[in-house]
Amino acid sequence: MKTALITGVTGQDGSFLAELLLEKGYDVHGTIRRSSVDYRERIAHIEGHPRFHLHYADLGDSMSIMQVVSQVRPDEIYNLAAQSHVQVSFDSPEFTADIDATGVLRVLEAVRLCGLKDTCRIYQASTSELYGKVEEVPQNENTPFHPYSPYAVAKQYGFWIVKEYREAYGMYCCSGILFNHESERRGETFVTRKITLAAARIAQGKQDKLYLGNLSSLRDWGYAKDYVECMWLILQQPVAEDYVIATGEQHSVREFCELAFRNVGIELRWEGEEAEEKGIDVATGKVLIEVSPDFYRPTDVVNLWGDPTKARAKLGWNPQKTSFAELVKIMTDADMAKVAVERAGESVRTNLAEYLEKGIVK
Ligand code: NAP
Ligand code: F7E
Repeated sequence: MKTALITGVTGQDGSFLAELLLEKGYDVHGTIRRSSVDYRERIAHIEGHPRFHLHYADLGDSMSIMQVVSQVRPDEIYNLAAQSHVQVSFDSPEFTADIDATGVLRVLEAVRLCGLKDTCRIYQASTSELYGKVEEVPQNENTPFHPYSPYAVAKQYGFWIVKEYREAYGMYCCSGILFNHESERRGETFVTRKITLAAARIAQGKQDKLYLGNLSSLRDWGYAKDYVECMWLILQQPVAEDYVIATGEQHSVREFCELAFRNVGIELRWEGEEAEEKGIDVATGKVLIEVSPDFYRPTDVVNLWGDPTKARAKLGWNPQKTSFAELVKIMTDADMAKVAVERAGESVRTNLAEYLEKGIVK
């Protein structure tokens, strides 16, 4: 039985990866942080599994990382923990650098200092944000980086320090350069989830309007459940290498809105431009989407489009397993079900016990 350690197990990707590794028969250890709210929404359904173990550790605290690595002595580490919100990185740039840059170094050093450098394989959660102000479209493993936010700059350090440890110490450590991947478990402040939740609430008369930032921004959006399979595949190869993971398809925030609202029975038309643009319900003429400059970023990455040729060829991975239309449907269906049991004035989270009971949230 192999032993895996997942940092950031409470996140979107961490929770899907933990499920996948448990299915594969792994002993799975995850790191958590102390929080004033005890309930861990995304992993509640696997807590108590005999091969699932949790440990307190923080990527900002070397001693806690050393302690968990020396106790668990993992065969594989998936370093998913991060301050992962690009806009927040402009407000908390130092914290972002500490966790997303130096945090990666802390994990690598813990493995080396615990004498595991020849036995423990490490996956680093890298990102398409490294391409930032893009220098080539679509982007592949050879496209130059041009990070364009404090988040991306921190993640770029993470990418290079992983490469350095691979070359300097012969460690099996690699980065997956993952393009945006979403799901029904996506954090509610990322644009896709913000849209599907709002579409569900508007359709059920529980919200009037949705405010968004740059509607023209382009992303290559995939399904998180498909992407965690790649993380595992990357660590099963004979040689450690970095991979771009993407669908190879690009859509705008505007298109995402159209599809999400169509799924809940609302057809949208657009009027106006830039900050004056509005999404209007064709049936009623009501303005449902407006632009708010609050959601503009000091520098925004607007043209991400990945080329997954290497992952398809070398990992045998299918980038088109879940289509864009299927992804939007998975998310809107899940949010329609959640919002349906949301009582007036209560957040979705408050009703979690009820959703679990009814089998709405798995
Ligand atoms: P997420 O949902 O935001 O999860 C982040 C995880 O990191 C959470 O478990 C969080 O714990 C943990 N964390 C944050 N700060 C920490 C700290 N100081 N010490 C220990 N743990 C900490 O992110 P995700 O979407 O699953 O993404 C996983 C990883 O992939 C991240 O590194 C992200 O930057 C990267 N990535 C994501 C995407 C994407 O589209 N999803 C694309 C490329 C790369 P709490 O629950 O306690 O907050
Ligand atoms: O923004 C635009 C926004 O916050 C996508 C993280 O997982 O993927 C994610 O980062 C685009 C941007 O994701 C709103 O300006 C418009 O251009 O959903 P997002 P992100 O910044 O791409 C990468 C690969 C990661 O590595 C990150 O960890 O949508 N946008 N209006 C908006 N974005 C948000 N959040 N909210 C809006 O209202």
